[in-house]
Amino acid sequence: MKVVITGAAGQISYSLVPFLCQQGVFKSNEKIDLALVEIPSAMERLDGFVKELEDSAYSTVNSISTFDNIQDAVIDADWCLLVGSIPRGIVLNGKEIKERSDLLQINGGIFTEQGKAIGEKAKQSCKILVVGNPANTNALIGYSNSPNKNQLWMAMTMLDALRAKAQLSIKLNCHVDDIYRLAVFGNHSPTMFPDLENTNINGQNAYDLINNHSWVENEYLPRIQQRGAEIIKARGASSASSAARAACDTVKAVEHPTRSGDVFNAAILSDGAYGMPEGIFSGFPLISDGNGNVEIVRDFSLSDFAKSKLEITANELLEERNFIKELI
Ligand code: NAX
Repeated sequence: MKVVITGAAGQISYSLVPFLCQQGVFKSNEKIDLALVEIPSAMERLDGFVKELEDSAYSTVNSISTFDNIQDAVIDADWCLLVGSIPRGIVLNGKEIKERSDLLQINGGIFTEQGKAIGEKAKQSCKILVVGNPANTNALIGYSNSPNKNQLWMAMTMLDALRAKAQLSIKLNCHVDDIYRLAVFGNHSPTMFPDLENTNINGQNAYDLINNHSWVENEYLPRIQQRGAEIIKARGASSASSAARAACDTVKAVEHPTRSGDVFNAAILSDGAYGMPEGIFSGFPLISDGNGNVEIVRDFSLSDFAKSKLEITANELLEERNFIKELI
């Protein structure tokens, strides 16, 4: 089982790779061939990490290889976790990259190349999870540039969903595992919308249990939407351990059947479900059959409040798509 990880010397990968090497993440018992990808200037840092992975002597791992180019790394890949991207605030050619539009253009170049390579060289059944931001639109660029439309492309919204579950469990004093059908719609950005109106806790509706719309709208939503920024402010760096856990959870969610009555969260190509425009990558409630088939769950009922929030995040995704229209 070949698992490719880009941005492998970065902070998310430092937690993600050990998580992926735990027993039971992948359905197959086949041992893992790790293919770790970095830009040439980070290869030395990556070699240091590889030494640590070797020293961890994982019984799940068959081999560890490193690559400074995507084309060789993705040959026969089963999974590609695309974590590497250029963060906002980096200085390139003397110019600080602050604008989302600039970031989209720069990362666009990375994801056109990665999409083409994965489509040409990875397995037909390859699954791709884009973590690097702006994740939804990077996934759209990768998918659009891939000659293979059968592979499953996703962008990560699992971290938003885990944040939404954690805050709900605190509010209602329940365990996160008792929470079912919590979906995050839209973009992985502050416009995303975690819906509580279809969420159940031990068979009871979460929104009814809270019974306080003002709290949902004015406290809960902003808390989830701004959680990433809050962590950057406190830590001086973006979420890494929780992002790694969410990426690993997404892999697990696809590899194994979804528990009965529940959903998992990722952004996939919209077919118009829930009024999200076709041709963008949007967060949806999903189920997996554990055999590589992932589907949108379509029986959520959306109130006018929820619909108005979906429209905001859809418009942002359309705007992002417009910035990179010549790349897709
Ligand atoms: P780091 O800057 O620590 O690591 C990124 C790594 O990617 C660097 O080592 C860099 O050399 C490498 N890289 C850059 N371009 C590459 C390329 N073309 N091929 C291979 N490697 C490349 O960032 P980290 O904290 O690990 O975050 C990685 C990405 O995840 C960022 O874009 C970040 O914004 C994004 N996030 C996404 C989240 C989500 O929920 N979707 C949440 C966490 C995180 O903010």
